[in-house]
Parts: sequence; C-alpha cells; structure tokens
Amino acid sequence: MTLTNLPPGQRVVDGFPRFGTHLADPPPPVPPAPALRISGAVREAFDVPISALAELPRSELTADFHCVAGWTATGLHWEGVAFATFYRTYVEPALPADTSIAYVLFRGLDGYGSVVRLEDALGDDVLLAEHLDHLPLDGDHGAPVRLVSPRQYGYMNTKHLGRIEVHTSEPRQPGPLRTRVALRLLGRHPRARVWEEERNQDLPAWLVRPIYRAFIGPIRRLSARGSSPRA
Ligand SMILES: Nc1nc2c(c(=O)[nH]1)N[C@H]1C(S)=C(S)[C@@H](COP(=O)(O)O)O[C@H]1N2
Ligand SMILES: [Mo]
Repeated sequence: MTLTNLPPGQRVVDGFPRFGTHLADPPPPVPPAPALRISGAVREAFDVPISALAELPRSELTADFHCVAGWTATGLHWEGVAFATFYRTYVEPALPADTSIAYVLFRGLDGYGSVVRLEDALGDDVLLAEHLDHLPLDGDHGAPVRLVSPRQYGYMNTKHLGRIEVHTSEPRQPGPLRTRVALRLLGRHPRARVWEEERNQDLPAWLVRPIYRAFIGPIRRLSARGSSPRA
C-alpha cells in the first residue's frame, strides 16, 4: 500500500491520463527542428533550439501531478532543465536594462497557454522537461517539451511548448476561445498553488470541487480519443 500525502481535495488516479482543452484533437506535430521562440519584453525575439537544452545543467525530479479537476498522478519522474537555469542563461541576457519581468507566458504548439508569475516560474522544482519516466515525452504528455510545475495545478503545466513570452505586467490569457473559456470555468487562478487549493480565482474551493470532478470522466474520454497511437 502506498500512502501519499495529497493536497486538499485531490484523489489518486491510476496511471497518467492525457487531459486537456485539446479534448479529442490529436497532439500537434513536432516540427523537424523544434525550438522555443523567446519574445515579449526582450530586446529582440529569438529562438532557442530544443536540442540546446541538452547542453545546460540537467535537473531531475520525482513528483505528483495534480489536475484542478481533482485527479492526481503519483510518482512521475521528469528530466529536463530547471526553468530558472533556462531563464538566467537565455532570457536575462536578452532583456533591456531596467526591465523588471513579472509574468511568463508559456505557449503550446496547440495554441494552449498559461500565464505564470515569474516568482512561481523560478521555483527550484519548475522544469522544462523533455523526458518522462526515462523516455522522451510522447504526444500525450507534451512532446517535444513541456512545463512541469508540480506545486501548481496541471493547467499551468503547458505541454508542447513553442513559445515563451516575458512580460512586465500581466498579459491577457492567450489561446483559442475554447481554451480561454475552459481555463475560466476550469479554475484559472493567477497562482494555482495546489497546497493552498487555489483552484479558481473567484469561487471557493469547496464549491468548485464537485463541479470540476464531474468533468473528469468526459474530458478523459475525449482526450483519450485524440491520443497518439502506442508504439
Ligand atoms: N498544450 C497544452 N497543455 C496543457 C493542456 C492542453 O490542453 N494543451 N491541458 C492542461 C491541463 S488542464 C492539464 S491537467 C495537464 C494534463 O497533462 P497530461 O495530458 O500530460 O496529463 O496539461 C495541461 N497542459
Ligand atoms: Mo487540468
């Protein structure tokens, strides 16, 4: 028997389901030479090839993954680069003098996005991960690279990263209407810290818990439909 210390209102799920506002859409194709486009308050936008992550100091982490709808996948092993390392290596040197970044917008190749406060993004357990459980990320879980921020709800953990924007003030939530509506209904909170149960910025956690939970089954089934075929 495994006894896991879970954040309030979470229940362990079997395995690690594909889940998201992509619903039944298949994962976006990985470009032949994938890169992260860095834009926003930098002097000039630029690309960092994903292959460059292999040259940075590597980070590994075993953590649980908590979706705001109420499921928790336990004991996932991630490997990649700490976002703080990436930020100090590539972003900071590209900022104009006296620019104080407060928000980071992580954007997926499927149009999904999350807005994370810089102080949260710089946490020592926040990774740009290209490996899950010792294998390269597959389409279900965010190939070619995803954000992993285990102390924040899943909706902050943008998959299929293609762009990172840095901002001095809070940017508008990006993405197609479906994503914006879903993040509104499914509990976007500016910090989304799981241990504080910051599920939704307007409504109390006790109220939204049963509502979100009712969506787990349908969203899981739809997301599985768009799942990439197993090798
Ligand atoms: N690009 C992208 N990232 C995304 C999503 C999405 O729809 N598209 N869904 C988010 C939500 S709500 C959750 S719970 C997690 C689910 O991650 P998983 O599919 O690897 O389980 O991804 C997050 N990141
Ligand atoms: Mo989620």
